[in-house]
Amino acid sequence: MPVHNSDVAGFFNRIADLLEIKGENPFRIRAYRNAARTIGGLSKSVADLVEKGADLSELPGIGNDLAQKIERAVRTGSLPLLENLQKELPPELPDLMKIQGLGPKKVRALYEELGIASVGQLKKAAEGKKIQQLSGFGETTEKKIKGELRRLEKKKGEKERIKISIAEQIVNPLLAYLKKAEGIKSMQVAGSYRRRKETVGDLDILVSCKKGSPVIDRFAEYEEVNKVLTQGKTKSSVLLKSGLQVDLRVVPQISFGSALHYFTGSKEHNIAVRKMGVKKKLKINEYGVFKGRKRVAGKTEKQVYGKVGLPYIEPELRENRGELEAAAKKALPRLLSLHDIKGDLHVHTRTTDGQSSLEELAEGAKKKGYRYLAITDHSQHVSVAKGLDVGRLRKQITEIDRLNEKLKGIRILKSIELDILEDGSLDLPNEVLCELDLVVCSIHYKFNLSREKQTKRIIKAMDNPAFNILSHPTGRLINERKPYEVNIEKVMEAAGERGCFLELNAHPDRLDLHDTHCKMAKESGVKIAIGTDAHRIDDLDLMRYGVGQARRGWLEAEDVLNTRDWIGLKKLLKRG
Ligand code: DGT
Ligand code: CA
Ligand code: CA
Ligand code: ZN
Repeated sequence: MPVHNSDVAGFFNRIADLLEIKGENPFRIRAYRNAARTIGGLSKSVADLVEKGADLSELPGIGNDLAQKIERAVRTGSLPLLENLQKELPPELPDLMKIQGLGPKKVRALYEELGIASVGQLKKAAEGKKIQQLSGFGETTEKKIKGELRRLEKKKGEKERIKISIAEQIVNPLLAYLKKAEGIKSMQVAGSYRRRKETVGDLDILVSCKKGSPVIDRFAEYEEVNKVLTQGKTKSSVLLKSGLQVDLRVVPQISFGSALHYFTGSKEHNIAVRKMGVKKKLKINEYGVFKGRKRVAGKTEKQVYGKVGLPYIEPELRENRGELEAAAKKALPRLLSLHDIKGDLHVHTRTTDGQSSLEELAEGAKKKGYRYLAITDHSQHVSVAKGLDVGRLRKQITEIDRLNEKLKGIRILKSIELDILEDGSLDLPNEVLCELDLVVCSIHYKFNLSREKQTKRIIKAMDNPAFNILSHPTGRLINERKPYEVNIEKVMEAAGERGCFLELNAHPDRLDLHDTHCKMAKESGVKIAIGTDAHRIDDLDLMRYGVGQARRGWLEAEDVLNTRDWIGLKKLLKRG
């Protein structure tokens, strides 16, 4: 069975978890995490790269040692380092780190003091009130752990949804493979994937083809298929080795539009459209729009909407969140597109935890046609990422000034991703911050404050006139970390009053702000900055996920900071 990118990434993350529990060198741990991220985000299969004898050490953040480990993982399906670590420590220990509030130090204490090595044992200890007796834990922590365990138990029955970036890596080669089947006329991915939802439950592929096309058989023969769930004449469902289910439907060309509409969903949107049809005595289903027995539309989605008196509605809006009412009033937003974006406002370089140099990133941004690029390395509080102190920031400012003199057609903006400290003060003094073009601020620790305290902390930070953009405003990591408790409405209101902005972090692991919060920000007049949080050149491409999320949040170019040229942006950044 071939080793997937996600397997290799999983090995490295597991190694990093175990090293972290052991209290090993943070830089070494970070190297494994970065490698996991590199491999996890790769668009090509590492197994193929190894097969072809490619030099893996050319990948960003992968040195010779890691390259050898990847090769070994691909060839043998395991890693000696991981196996040794798992002999030293119980292999299930990293599972405990998935529980909110349990970091590596706490996991180690639980193991060393109480012998807890699994989630089951943790539950027993919490029920027996053993945990609150440990120093550094207490009754509240124990209660929180119990709550988390209940939440995880509830989630266990549900299948984990897959991030859109992973779904994309899986679906693109599958489409390329299917397109080689004879007689294909049209092919499109529908469902939540087409609506650009941050995660997908499964993939829905729609095909129209000539009679007798072998596409359904070819689908079942795909080498990544683990199990064929159903196979008929016009539809088939398979389970891929990655665990993802894919549904394939074959429809006649004259029905392609109505089928695409039906299978794009959302279900709620479809039901509402169908009701509108009923009022006009029309029957709408995946085969077409029917008046009595006569098909009156079906070839395109536009026709389907037209029959109920509506203009075309973009897939990202189809959630029955007011789009049908807006369409009826001819008041649909003119959604943001990738072409509107004039620069990236969140990028890390090698000077802290990034993997590309300032010059490389500038060149990458220029190639994308950007007018500007904000360099936002971490500040000193994030010591594991080699965060900048005043001296190193000043040095970077000088480097950027020098680079800007050489560069043509693009401007590098001097910025920082500045930590908001626990008391709401900022991690560096204003006398250096005032030398920057903009200041992006974020929370990277003390996620567990009460809702009231966390909200106050952020608003106090915004009181500082240096503050421009609140980065990843809820701190969540999709499928990994819940958002911290915060009153986001209040934060938005405070931002509006002070001339601050909120970021939509475009990284597919974050997509933070959520879509509904983007809409809320728009309605309250707070503009959004979209940044990729790039840690290397290729990450600049992640902007498309941010744009997808922004579109789901009804954002137009007008609502987004970085659709302006630098002069327009500069004006907006100026605080009163
Ligand atoms: P997912 O896969 O959970 O991320 O979400 P979707 O939206 O892709 O849902 P899925 O795969 O169950 O179904 C694809 C589309 O098919 C869905 O968006 C709308 C349509 N659909 C599925 N079941 C029904 C149904 O019972 N009624 C209607 N009207 N449409 C349905
Ligand atoms: Ca789906
Ligand atoms: Ca489906
Ligand atoms: Zn950050």
